[in-house]
Amino acid sequence: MDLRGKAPAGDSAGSPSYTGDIPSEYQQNTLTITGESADQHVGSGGFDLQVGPMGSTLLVAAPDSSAGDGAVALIPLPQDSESLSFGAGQAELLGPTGGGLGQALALNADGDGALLALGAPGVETAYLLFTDAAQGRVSVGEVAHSRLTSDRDAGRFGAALALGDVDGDGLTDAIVGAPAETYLAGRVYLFSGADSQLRWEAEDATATVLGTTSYDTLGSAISAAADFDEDGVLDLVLCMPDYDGSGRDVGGCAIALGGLDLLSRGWSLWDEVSALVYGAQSEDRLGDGPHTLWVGDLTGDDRADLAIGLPGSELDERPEGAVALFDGTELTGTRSSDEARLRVEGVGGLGQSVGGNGATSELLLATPSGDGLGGGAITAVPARTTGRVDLSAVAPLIEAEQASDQLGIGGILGGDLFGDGGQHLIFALPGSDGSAPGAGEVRLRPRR
Ligand SMILES: [Ca+2]
Ligand SMILES: [Ca+2]
Ligand SMILES: [Ca+2]
Repeated sequence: MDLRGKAPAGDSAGSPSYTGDIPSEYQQNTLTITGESADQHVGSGGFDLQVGPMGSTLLVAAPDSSAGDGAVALIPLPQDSESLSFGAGQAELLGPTGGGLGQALALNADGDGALLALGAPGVETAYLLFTDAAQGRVSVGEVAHSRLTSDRDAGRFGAALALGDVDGDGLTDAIVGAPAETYLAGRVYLFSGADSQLRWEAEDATATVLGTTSYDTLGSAISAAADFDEDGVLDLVLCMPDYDGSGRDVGGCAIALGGLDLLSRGWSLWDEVSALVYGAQSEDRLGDGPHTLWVGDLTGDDRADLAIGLPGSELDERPEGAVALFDGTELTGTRSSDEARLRVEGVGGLGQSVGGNGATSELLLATPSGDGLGGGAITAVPARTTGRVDLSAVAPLIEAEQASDQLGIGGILGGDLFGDGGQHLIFALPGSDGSAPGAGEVRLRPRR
């Protein structure tokens, strides 16, 4: 089996590509997916939505499941009930021992049979499978059609990943980060869809990119979902939170434009990037983690913009975190976070989890360690604003109900998610004590 015939679109976070007729019952969709055991932390690895004409599938990652083996649930939508336990859906994919399956998740959504990529960095592996192949409670290795592995110890291969046609040949490519590889320089592996086999090893990668020096941690966050230069080919964003620029660990994200020769280039990173954005202050840690990055148009000009978290950013010597929004038309050369169109700061835990809603031109920002009894909040910030926004002066959309909730960790999906004209939000409370301490929850709610 290969990836031919599958859609060339990028990973769908926040912007499902399906545009056909959608059943109207979604407009009332309200669902809570609950963890089943203590410290399962459902949703901490993220989630995504596959939308199709015959129904949709919510994917939920719980990398702490089964003492760190990890698990990913596929939940069909709509559901008759407003609550469902994690393992009660179409499938529960179980990770290998110590794998941490679901620490990263990417979906190439094109209706039924969408391609899913799942990282298990504890065993240096990423799995590719079609969502319709997964049924019941099953080991991920039994239903995956590709298993990408690295034989380099402790590289954390699979800690971040993306799916998208970055060389423009019409076949979906897989991009996998190993941020701890080679003295923490970090490496990103690109696997061409044209080469797809039943099993790839990391050395079969069509191209790789190594961090610029040790302790860059390149590959901590990856996107292949936006076409920044509007040439019709998706472009890559590769982040390295430990990059030293104007100060120690400012962090940086490199943008490499997609194209037919991308996967055959020699890949010295600095020869290939068209833009580099970096943190302005030491310890900003721009791009630290797979949920710090969101791409899509937020300014209303139909050109993709780039929102990135700086989770280590200090305000009055407290590490509160920040988020910077770069206008897509300004993404050339090197750009400091001080040059961003919009900078948001002021509430604890900001920058670990960043989302966006293009239809309403809003940034969706989690502050998992601030507000809501200390259990976190999600706040929408108008993205057409410029300059600095103090988040503590903006009323949250949603606040935690328990101090342990960690609301918003794992990413935020918001917008017309089902293509039905309604507005929905999907978010996690991985520390929630619903069914057991720390079992966690993921919630789907209409946006009021
Ligand atoms: Ca391709
Ligand atoms: Ca492009
Ligand atoms: Ca824009």
